[in-house]
Amino acid sequence: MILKTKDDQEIIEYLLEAEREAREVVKITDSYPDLTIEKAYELQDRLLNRRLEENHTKTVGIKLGLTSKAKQEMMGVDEAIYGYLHADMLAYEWEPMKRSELIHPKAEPEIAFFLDKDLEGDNITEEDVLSATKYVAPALEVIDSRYKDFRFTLTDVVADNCSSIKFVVGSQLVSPKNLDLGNVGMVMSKNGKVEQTGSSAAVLGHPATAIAWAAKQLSKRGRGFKKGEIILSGAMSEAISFDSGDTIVAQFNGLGSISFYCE
Ligand code: OOG
Repeated sequence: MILKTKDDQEIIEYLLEAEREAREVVKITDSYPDLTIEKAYELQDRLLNRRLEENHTKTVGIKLGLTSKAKQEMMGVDEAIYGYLHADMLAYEWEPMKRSELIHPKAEPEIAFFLDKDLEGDNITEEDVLSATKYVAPALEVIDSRYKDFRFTLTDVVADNCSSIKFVVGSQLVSPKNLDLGNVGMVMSKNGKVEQTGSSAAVLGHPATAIAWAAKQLSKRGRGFKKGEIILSGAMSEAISFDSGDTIVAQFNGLGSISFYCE
């Protein structure tokens, strides 16, 4: 499907329908090449408001994306991005993920941060992030770009809420004081075969650096992270594709493991 308009509302419906029907669409910059990053975040906001209404859900957190140099280079950008997590995106280890609801899903290993203080302002540091974090936990994010072949520009992916669709968080909660969050080793496998290895150092050097960066970006728009929110700090390795019948497991040093099965 091709977008034939620059009308905000029509763009939003185009993306929401793609998600609802689990069907890929042509990226919006093909017909809207001058879409700016500011405008893309505005579209993201409007899309999220519509999605909250339509799915009777609520916002539970924020996810960061393109925080690893490898992923930024792959896309030819030097900027990370952020999007929002809704309650209906939360998936569980014990509940099979339905392949029929997804377009071309990929799994990414991430560290989830749970905040017990607000984190707001344009001078947030890594130390502020760590002191506002009550726990961290292992997580797997499932991304499912609405765009054909998972190909997009920076502005396309921002408008599409950074490809968000599902996330699974482990139940082992660890205080950030009890591990070196800057170098958590990770192994991700599919059906028992190792597919990716990585370290939290891939996330802008340290996941707290990525979150401090996002706090500054949010503050430009008069926003911040709120107490009680979950933050997914960005992929620690390349994403891997999965299909029905696949089991994905990510094991993190000091944090335990997290998995899901796709039916
Ligand atoms: C964009 C979102 C990537 C991450 O952690 O890097 C992302 C994409 O690759 O579809 O969530």
